[in-house]
Amino acid sequence: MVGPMGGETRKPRREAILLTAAIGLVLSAVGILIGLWIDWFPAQGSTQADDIDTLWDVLVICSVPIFVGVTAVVLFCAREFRQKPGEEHLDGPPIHGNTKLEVVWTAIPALMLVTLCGYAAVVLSNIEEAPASGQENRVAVTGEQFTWTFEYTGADGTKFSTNQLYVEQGKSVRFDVRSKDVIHDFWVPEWRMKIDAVPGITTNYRVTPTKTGIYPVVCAELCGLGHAFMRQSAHVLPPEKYAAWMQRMTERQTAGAAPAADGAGGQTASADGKAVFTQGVGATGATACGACHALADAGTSGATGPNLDEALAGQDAAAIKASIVDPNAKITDGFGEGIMPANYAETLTPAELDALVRYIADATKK
Ligand code: HEC
Ligand SMILES: [Cu+2]
Repeated sequence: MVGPMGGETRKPRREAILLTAAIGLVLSAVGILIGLWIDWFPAQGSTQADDIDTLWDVLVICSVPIFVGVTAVVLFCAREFRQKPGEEHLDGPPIHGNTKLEVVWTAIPALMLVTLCGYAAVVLSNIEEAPASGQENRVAVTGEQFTWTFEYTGADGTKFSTNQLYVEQGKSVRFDVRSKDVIHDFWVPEWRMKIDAVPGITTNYRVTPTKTGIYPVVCAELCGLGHAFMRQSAHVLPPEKYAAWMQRMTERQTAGAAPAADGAGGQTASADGKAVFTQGVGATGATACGACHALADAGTSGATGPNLDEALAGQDAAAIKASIVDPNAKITDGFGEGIMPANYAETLTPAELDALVRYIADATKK
């Protein structure tokens, strides 16, 4: 057939269309199966997680055929309409709009978008709903380069803060999230929920943790050099342990800083310097030193900070203590400022700090 400009309008072969459609269908089915089969997320740890995972699966089911369909049309056209020898000087046929086609290809995606957005909005409003009883815990979360701080209010109104998160299993907890400097993002993958910490405003979400245990708290927004180390732990305690922990923390606050046991691990009151170094337990759950520092005696191999066997050889306890409570006063050559948490003087009890310093001084004495 010869078009008005002399170019040939080629009709695609019917079998080629059918073949492409068949391959597209098979690949869509395979893609969906693979998408559903992959274990994208860690085990569910909150009542919110199931709805979110279902939403994810529905999105996978809808988007795989769209991706495969678009790719199939592109490949089909490249093959079916490619230039043949001798056609180099021919103009393609002039193209006029096709109203019917345009209405269809606008209406279908619009309908899909509205449906999926509507569904997502319903899921969001369901999982964000306040508990019917009106009873929930509250934790104020503050992000800063490069650490999270969690503030709680005890039954008597006493406030205290920790740098590991403690929450109660089976009870809704509402997080009010702030940032002191740049944008961070408060995320516990097992709970699925995640929200930006934005300077100047307070954002919030709630979860009901279902499983006890220790889960990572992750910053999910690139926030500077130490972003990758902005990781702490969320401890989900059974109700009676949570209540005991709350009480201990409040008493400790009102009674002055007497060394207190850690609510999660049932640590004894006598501080163990090596445990603080390797596990970072501490009364309020300070970050483990071993996560960033290698120390042969403790068997740790962190490489974010200096190797302490080398860096501290020949330093006395007082110098070591000064480096811990005020890490930015003197920066070790080759390492960045502001990466080591500067609040160990607050997050460790005096007894823990002393035990830690004694332990490190002993361990690095040659
Ligand atoms: C997030 C990573 C991180 C954590 C956690 C951390 N540090 Fe550091 N530390 C660093 C970095 C980086 C430096 C080097 C920069 C500086 O001097 O501030 C450093 C420096 C030091 C120094 C000074 C070394 C020297 O050359 O004199 C000591 C001592 C030290 N840390 C001990 C500790 C102890 C003890 C803990 C746990 C209570 C700890 N650090 C936790 C990252 C960390
Ligand atoms: Cu961050």
